[in-house]
Amino acid sequence: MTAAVAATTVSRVAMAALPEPISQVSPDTMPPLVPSTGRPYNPVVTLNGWTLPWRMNNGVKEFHLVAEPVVRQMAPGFKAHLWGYNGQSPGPTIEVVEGDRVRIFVTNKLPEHTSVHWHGQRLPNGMDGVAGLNQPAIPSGKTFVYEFIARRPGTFMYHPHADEMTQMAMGMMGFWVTHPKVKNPLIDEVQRDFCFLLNAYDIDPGSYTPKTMTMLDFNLWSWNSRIFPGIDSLNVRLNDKVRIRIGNLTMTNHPIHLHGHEFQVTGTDGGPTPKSTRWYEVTTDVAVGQMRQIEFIADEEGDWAFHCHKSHHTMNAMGHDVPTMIGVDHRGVAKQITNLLPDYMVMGERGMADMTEMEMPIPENTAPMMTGQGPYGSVEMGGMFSVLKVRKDQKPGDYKDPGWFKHPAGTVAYEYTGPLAEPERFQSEGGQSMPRAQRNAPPVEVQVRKPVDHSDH
Ligand SMILES: [Cu+2]
Repeated sequence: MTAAVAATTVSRVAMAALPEPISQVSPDTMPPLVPSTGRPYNPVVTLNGWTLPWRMNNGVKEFHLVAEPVVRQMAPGFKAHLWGYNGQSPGPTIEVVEGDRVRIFVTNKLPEHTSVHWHGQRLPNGMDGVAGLNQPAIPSGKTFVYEFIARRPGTFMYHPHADEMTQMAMGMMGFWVTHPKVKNPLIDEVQRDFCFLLNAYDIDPGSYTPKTMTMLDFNLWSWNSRIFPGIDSLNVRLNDKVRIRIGNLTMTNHPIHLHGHEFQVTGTDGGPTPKSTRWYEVTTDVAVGQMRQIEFIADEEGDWAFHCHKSHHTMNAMGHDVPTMIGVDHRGVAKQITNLLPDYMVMGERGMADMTEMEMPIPENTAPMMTGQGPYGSVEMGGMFSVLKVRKDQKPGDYKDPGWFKHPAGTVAYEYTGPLAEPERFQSEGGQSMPRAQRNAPPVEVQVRKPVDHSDH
């Protein structure tokens, strides 16, 4: 009891002297924040983000979060007006060590009340951040103090628990990592430790502010409020052990897929997973409100795609009302229509790949639907897509982009230029378990045009 009273006293004193709020305007991936005070640990790297510095006050780690409107560059040429913390959405990553006493000052500069829930933490009930249930909401212009001991090592996040649908649709969220205090048999040492949040927005092409009433039909699928090609690559040294921590604060699941390597899920927001539950896979589904940490040895050199496996999540905003035009020949017709409608453009008769090369007029402040120049042409991606770059000569601790992989001679897929025989085709109409009654019925060819569909998220 004495300890609890003492802590309360410290808290009141500290409130008189708020730590200076630290803000970040750049959307770049900041180098790891090596701790200068407190217990040492191996810091994480937040993709297109940063870690919030703290100050030590009588052995307590003090952080100052400022909830406020921010302008986030989601990709070069595309800015969004979001809400976040300390100048960015998501807010800064908070890194502490198991057993640390943590005090977080939260100043509300939003036009409405807010609160902060510390997702996954063991803490006193009154610090859990559910407005109305555990605390009064933090009114505009006020500062509240949260204080607890980071009891479990692991991968966590924070977000409001007040007008959640609006505030999360506007980008209010952040990552939290609690490093182990001593060697933990379930937590391996790694050379690279990355983290990011999955988030989603509904921003009409040409506008800046998310539509906050959208429930499922989001049009921008982002990692840390960045969309490809705005998401930085994950740059590692050959044979590094790599950990990637991912949290999902969107309203749908994301099967996250890594090329060229197998990984294990070594932890969730519930903590490190028991070794007996780990198996190798190349895709892990991260459901809504879940966190996953994956680990692997980066032992294959190259530029490996790393992305959500839902193909519409690796595209940026587009009109949905586009019928499938594959196989429809527009030649001739298009010219006549253009005479009437000069802006008319034929879309997708050979698939959608053409769109990446079209000089298509798009409104100002719109991300192209699929883009990203690679060494061999357009990558034809958007949204939740990045690249794991594994290099022999990447220095330990160096996170700089090494550029494109230089493939050794004879190791790239190439065009066959020999004679082309007409391929033999199997001519069967398909088998059937029951004989057809009418032997002479004319064959039927079914043609399907995909209907417009808004419901598949
Ligand atoms: Cu996805």
